[in-house]
Amino acid sequence: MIWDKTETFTRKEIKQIQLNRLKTTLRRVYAKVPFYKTLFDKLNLSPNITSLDDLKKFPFTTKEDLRDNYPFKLLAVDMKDVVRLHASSGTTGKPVVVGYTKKDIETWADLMARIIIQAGVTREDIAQIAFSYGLFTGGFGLHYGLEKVGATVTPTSSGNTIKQLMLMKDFGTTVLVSTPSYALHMAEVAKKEGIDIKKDLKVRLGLFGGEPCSELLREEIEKEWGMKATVNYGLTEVMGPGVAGECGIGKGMHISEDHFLVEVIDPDTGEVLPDGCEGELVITTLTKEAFPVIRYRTRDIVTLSMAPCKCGRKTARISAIKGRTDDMIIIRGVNVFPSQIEAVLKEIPEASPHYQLVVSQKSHQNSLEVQVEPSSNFIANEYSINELKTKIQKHLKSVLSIKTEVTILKPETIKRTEGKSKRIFFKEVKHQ
Ligand code: DLL
Repeated sequence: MIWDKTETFTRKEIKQIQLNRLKTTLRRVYAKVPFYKTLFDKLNLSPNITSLDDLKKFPFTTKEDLRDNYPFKLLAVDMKDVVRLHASSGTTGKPVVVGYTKKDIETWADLMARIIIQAGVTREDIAQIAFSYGLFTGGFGLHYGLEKVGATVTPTSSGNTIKQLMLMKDFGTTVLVSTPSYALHMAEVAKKEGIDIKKDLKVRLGLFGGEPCSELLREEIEKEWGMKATVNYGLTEVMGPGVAGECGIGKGMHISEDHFLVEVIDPDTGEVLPDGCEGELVITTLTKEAFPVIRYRTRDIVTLSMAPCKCGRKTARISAIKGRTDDMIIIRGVNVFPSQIEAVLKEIPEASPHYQLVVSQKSHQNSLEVQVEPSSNFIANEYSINELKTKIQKHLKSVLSIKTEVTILKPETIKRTEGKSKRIFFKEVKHQ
C-alpha cells in the first residue's frame, strides 16, 4: 500500500514541487533567520532562484553552525508558534536544539505514516515502541505515525527488557520498534528468561533505525525473532525519523522528496556527485516551518538511486548508511568504516554481530583491534579460537589491505545497549 500519491509522481512532477517549495524556503530563511541572511548577503546570493540547479551555489549548513546558534537562533518562527523542542543526542557539549510548529508535527506524523505503511504495518498491528521518549526524536516520531495509520501503540520506551518481553507476550505485540542492536539484546534476554520468542511471541515485523543496521545484524535479528526486519532513517536536525525508509521490495530507503531535497557530495571538496556515487548526504528541508535547514551536511555516507522501485514509488532511494564521516578511522593511511568490518564478519559464520573496534595510537600510527564475540554455536577451545582469529584477520586484510589485531571475546563481553550502540573506542598509547 502507498500512503500518499506523491510517492508515485514522475521525476518531472517531483522536481516541480521541489522547485516551488525551495523558492519559498529560501525566501523564508532569508527573511526570518538572521544567520542565513548574513550568510547569503556575504556571498552575494539572492534567495530568488529560478532552477533547482541554483541550490549548488548556496553554502552548506553544518552541525557547528547549529551549535553556534544554540539554543533558538535558527528558528524561523516566533517562539509562541513553537509547540515542541527536541535535541540531538550529542555526547559532549551543548546539544543541537530543533523546534516544531503544530503543522511541523502534523507533517512529521504524515511522513512517518508513509514509512510505516511501506514497511508493511496495518491497522491490525499492535506495535511496541522501545525507543526512548524524550529529547530523542525516535519514540515520538514513530508514535505519531503508528497512531496515524491506526495501529495500536504500546509506548513502553526503552529499557526494562524483561517487562518489555512480558508485555509483548501478554498484549500479542506484532511489531517491534527499536534500534537494531536492542532487538538483538532483547532476543538474548528472552533466551535467558526461557522465552521462545518465535513460539511464545507474535512479533512479525521490526521497524529499526537510529543507528546502522548491517546485513549481518539484520539476518541475525530475522533468524532469532522469525520476523521481517525493515530499516528507516532520519536525524534530529531535519525532523527526526521519517526522512527515508525501506519498502521491503526494492533495495534502499525511499526518501520523501517532496519534503526533503537531497544531494550527495564529496565530503572533502563539497562537489555535488552524480547519482550512484558514494558520498555525504546533504539535505535541504522543503516544508519545515520552525526549523528549516539549507544544505545540511548529515555526515552520513550513502549512494543515491533515482531508479523507480518495483513497489510503485518513484522517489529517490538512499542506500543503507555506509558510515559517518566522523566514524571513519584512518589506519596507516587507509580509510576504514565500521560497516566494512561488519561486511567481513557477515561472511564468517563463526562470528557474531557483536563487535567493537579499538583504535590505538602507537609510534605515531594508528593500529586497529577488532574485538568480536563468536556466534552462539561456536565451540571455543584454544585451537578453534586461533583458527577463527586467523580467518577473520585474513578476510580483513583482503578487504582493507591492512593488518589488524583480532581478539575473540567470550560471549556477552561487549556491553549491550537499549539505544544506540557505540562501536569505536580510542586508546591512548604512549609513544615509544
Ligand atoms: O536517530 C532519528 C531516528 C530515530 C531515525 C529512530 C530512525 C529511527 P539522531 O539521534 O539525531 O536522530 O541521530 C541521527 O543517526 O545522522 C545517522 O548517523 C544515524 N542513523 C539514524 N537512522 C539510521 C539508519 C535519529 N537507519 C543519526 N541507519 C544519523 C544508519 C542511522 N544510521
